[in-house]
Amino acid sequence: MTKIRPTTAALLTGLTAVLLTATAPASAALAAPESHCVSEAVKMGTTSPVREPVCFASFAEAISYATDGTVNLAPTATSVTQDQLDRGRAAAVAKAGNRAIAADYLIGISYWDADEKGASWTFHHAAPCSATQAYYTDNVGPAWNDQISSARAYSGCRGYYYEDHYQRGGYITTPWTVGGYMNDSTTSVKWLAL
Ligand SMILES: [Ca+2]
Repeated sequence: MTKIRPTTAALLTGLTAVLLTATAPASAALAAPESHCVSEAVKMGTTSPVREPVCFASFAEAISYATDGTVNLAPTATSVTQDQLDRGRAAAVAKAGNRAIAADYLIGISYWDADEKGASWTFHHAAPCSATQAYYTDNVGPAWNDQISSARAYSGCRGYYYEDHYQRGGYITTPWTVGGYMNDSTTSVKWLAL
């Protein structure tokens, strides 16, 4: 199923333009530019529209943005661990003393290539996953449809990557390192508490 809703298509037009260049042959002397985009996750049970992603040239910049500056990775990093997120948050909490910190949690990251490589799309939210807090996207949009090859989830979440929109059809769950039977097949996603 590759049906795309027009509203989502319109929202992601900018992202499409960026990602088209990311599919250029890798044989060129210069590496093809990759896009590392960030979106606020949409809470399940709400119908708020997917917001326009904010995109960066590097994965490290995307993660810093998504975590409100609490997690700063090496410029060449392509992935992040829960431990790195926890340490970044703990340092920010310690630095803030008695003041509360306003740093979002990572919900999940989708990757264009296997082994957490290639273009990335990171989702964050003010609250981690719990019995009353889950997230979803009914359609990943034209740029990412049937492209995701690996994914990881964080903050008490497990990602479910479905072949059809509205979380239907076959699916694979995180941690998802190698494409396998769902390689380049995802159209919708949900994140539930572990
Ligand atoms: Ca892929």
